[in-house]
Amino acid sequence: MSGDPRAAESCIFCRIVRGEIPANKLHEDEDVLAFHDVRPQAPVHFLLIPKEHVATLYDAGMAQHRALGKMLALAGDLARKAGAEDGFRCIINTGRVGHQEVYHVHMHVIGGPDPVGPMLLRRR
Ligand code: DGP
Repeated sequence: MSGDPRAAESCIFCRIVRGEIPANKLHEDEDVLAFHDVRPQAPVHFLLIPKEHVATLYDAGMAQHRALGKMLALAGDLARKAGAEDGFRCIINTGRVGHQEVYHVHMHVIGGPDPVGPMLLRRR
């Protein structure tokens, strides 16, 4: 689909929310959706997103606090149920410097069983 990748109409995650493309869902309620990442980086790798289209964390504010709070509040329970029982990492990539690919706020939840490694690659 063409158009501005930051816009809701062409946003791949909005299309998942609308049911226009399939996703392997772990949780859905009126505010948030959780689904497995299509390119998993670890045995457990799913995404938590607000259903509302918000391009980046820069664009989020107190109007989104309920959905953003739910994303954190649900992460542990969903991670445990998905098989990450001994720890996991949450990542929200933001903007160019944060290597954000999909411009709809999403939190990666990534977990073991093996440790997921250091937070960032050391440059020196
Ligand atoms: P990033 O924007 O770099 O934080 O990562 C975006 C993630 O979204 C990436 O790990 C792959 C995942 N992804 C992209 N398109 C789809 C899709 O259509 N379905 C699912 N399940 N995941 C997707």
